[in-house]
Order: sequence, then C-alpha cells, then structure tokens
Amino acid sequence: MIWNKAKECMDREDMRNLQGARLKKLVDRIYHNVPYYREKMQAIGLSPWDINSLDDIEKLPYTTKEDIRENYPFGLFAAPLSEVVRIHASSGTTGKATVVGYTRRDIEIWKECVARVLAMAGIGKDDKIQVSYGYGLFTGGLGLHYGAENLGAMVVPMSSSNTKKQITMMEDLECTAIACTPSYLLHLIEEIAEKGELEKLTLKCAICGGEPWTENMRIQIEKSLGIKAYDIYGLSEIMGPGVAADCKYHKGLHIYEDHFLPEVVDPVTLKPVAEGEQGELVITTLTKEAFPLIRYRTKDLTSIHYDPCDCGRTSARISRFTGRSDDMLIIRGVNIYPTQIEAALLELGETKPYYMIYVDRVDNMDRMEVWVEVEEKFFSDEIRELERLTDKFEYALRQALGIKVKVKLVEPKTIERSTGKSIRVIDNRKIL
Ligand code: DLL
Repeated sequence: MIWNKAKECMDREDMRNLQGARLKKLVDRIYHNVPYYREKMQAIGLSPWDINSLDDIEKLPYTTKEDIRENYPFGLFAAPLSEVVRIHASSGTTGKATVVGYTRRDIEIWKECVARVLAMAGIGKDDKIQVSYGYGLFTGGLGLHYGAENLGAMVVPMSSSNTKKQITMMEDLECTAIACTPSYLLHLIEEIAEKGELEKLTLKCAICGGEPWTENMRIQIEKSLGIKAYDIYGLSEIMGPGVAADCKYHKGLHIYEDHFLPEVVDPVTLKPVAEGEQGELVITTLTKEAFPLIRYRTKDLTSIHYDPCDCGRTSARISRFTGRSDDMLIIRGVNIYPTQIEAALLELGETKPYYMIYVDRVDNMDRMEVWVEVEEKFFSDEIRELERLTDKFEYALRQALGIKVKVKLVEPKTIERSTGKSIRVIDNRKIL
C-alpha cells in the first residue's frame, strides 16, 4: 500500500510547479512575519515579488544553525505563539540547543510524512510498532509515535533505555516493527542473542535513523534478525524524522519534496553541484507554519538523484549519508569520515559494527587508532590469529582511507553501547 500515491508519484513538472507556488507563498509569509528574514532580504535588495518560480530559489540567502541560535528561542517563529501547539529542541551537543515549534497543521503534515515512511516499509494497521527512540525534546520518539498512530498501527511507546524491559515488551506483545537508532538496535540484538531468544522475535522490519550508518550495517542487521531494515532521515530544525526515507530497493532516500525542497551545494563555494555529485544538503521547508526555514544548511553530506526509482515513486532521492561536514576528520591532510571506517571493517565480515576511533597528535603528527571488537575466541591462546586479524583490518583501512591506521582488537563489550545516537570518535586534538 502506498500511503499518498498522488503526492509521491507526481509528474516532475507538476512537482516543480507546486514547489514554485509554495515557495512564493512561503517567502511572502516569512518576509512579513519574521523580522530577521526581512532584514536579511532587504540587505541584499530582495523583495517577495522577486520570487516567482522555483528557479528564483538561488536569489534567497542561506540559513545556518548560527542564525537559529542568534534568534533563540522564538525569534524565527513565523506564527503567533498562541498557534504553536508543540516545541522540540535539538540535543545541543555542538552548542546551545535550538528550539523549534509546530502549529496544529505542522503536526498534521509531520504525521503524514512519517506515515508515508512507514507505509513504504510495508507497515500497516495490523502491525505493532515498538518506538524505541527517545521521547521528549528529541523529535525521534513523538515523531514516529504520531506517524504510526496516523497509519493505524499499534504503538508501543518504549522510548530509549531500559533494555531489559524493551526486550520483554517486544517479545510478549509480539511486535512486528521497531523504530530506533541503528546502534541501539545492534545493542538490543546483542542482548537478545545472549539470552538465546532471537527465535522468539516476531519482527519483520526496523525503521532506523537519527545517525549515519552504512549499507553493510543494514545488511548485518537484516541478516541477524531475518528482517528488513529501512533508513529514515530528518532533523529537528526541518521537522524531525520523516523528511526522507528509503524504499525496499534501497537506492537512496525518497525526499518528500511537496514539503521539503532539497538542494545539494558545494559546502565551500555554496554553488549547486551536479546531479549525483556529493555536497551539502540544503532544505527549504515549503509548508511549515510555525518554524519555516529558507535554504537551511544541514551540514549533512549526500548527493541527489532524479531518475525514477524501481518502486514507481518519482520523488528525488538523496543517497545514504556519508556523515556531516563537521564529523569529517582531517588526519595528516586526508579527509576521513567515520562511515568509511565502518564500511571497510564490515566488508571483511569478521566483526560486528562496534568500533571507536581515537585521534591524537604526538610530536605534531596526527595519529589515529581504531578499536575494534572481535569475538572472545580470538583472545585465547591464538595470538597468531589476533595478529592475522589486526593486519587484515589495518590493511583494509589503509586501502580504504589511503593512510596508515593502527588497529587495536578489543574484547566484546569493551566499547560502550548506546541507547540513542552513538559516539564513534574521540578526538583528543580538540582538547589539547
Ligand atoms: O535525529 C531526527 C530523527 C530521529 C531522524 C529519528 C531519524 C530518526 P536531530 O537530533 O536534530 O534529529 O539530528 C539531526 O542527525 O542532521 C543528521 O546529521 C543525523 N541523521 C538523522 N537521520 C539520519 C540518517 C534527528 N538516516 C541529524 N542518516 C541530521 C544519517 C542522520 N544521519
């Protein structure tokens, strides 16, 4: 079943016309309701009448996280606070939290977008979905919750943590779907496997996102549970989960373009890159009332594709994320993303995705060490086995990254398990 076939399979020209009309309305509203945007537009001599079609998007200024912070908490709101029915906030791990708001209509649209994602994964009213994203200011829990209810599925609102109870509920209620970060799902799988209860599970799919994860990790999750796993993307500034998601063909994430206008730009020149080329995702919210954003620089790195998908949807697709531009490590002049390390390690098939990257600087030289968990059996007397595996991992990383990386094999459970977004890098250079 396709939740909203009319919107997801639109003719490209019709979609562009719809986006152009929505963009014009948005710019008009934002100009009159948000002084910050009005001043920004006036400063470059732009008025709402200059925006008449989608092609005019390039005339508009970008919005950054700093702009949102500068206007903390409500400065960028475009609706009266009396119309705002919900607040969420970003975690604030990279600075002060950013507060976002939703009108009743914004919540309706959010519910529909998440329902589209779930329907795309084959979830319907007969399913029981355990929502194990955190509830609260984080958008994951409530976002999935309302979307699943909208679809008519039965929601088990677990939130994150309390892993023992998560497992009991999942088994006793015979949940057929789970929504959580991929790293938390791995942790759950590990715990269930240790109890010897994997056979008890009735799951058929997982809706994972909130952090970068690789195609190899998806395959590993699918194999260990015998389920299908789907990638869901979103960010609190734009809405929360449900901005884009992948279908069963996994050829990139379908972006809900009737609400979110995507552009991919070179993060340095800020010029649009060609279709299929990697750059920073920029999003304009076409229909949001309380907290609309124009050309928001997400810092997430991806590429965009407009060719039709095998599933029949005509929406643009963004490729699985490599990471964020601010996750990029520069080691001896080489740019490295944690997802490249994950992909190279998992490719070898001798480890689970538990790894930690340590970076430091010794005698003015950057050093990277990757700790990788391997099975207990390698730590018996088989020292040669350990050496063989270390060499194998180091060789694979050198091939993938182009620099020498030290690998340290560690025993199971050495690396801290995460119940939400995982931390993959400890960069000691930042605190030196
Ligand atoms: O993480 C919203 C969300 C919740 C998405 C649950 C999916 C599932 P924030 O806390 O604002 O919102 O963090 C947004 O997380 O800019 C990306 O860097 C990263 N991110 C989110 N989903 C994905 C994904 C939520 N599927 C930031 N792949 C974004 C890669 C992701 N990165």
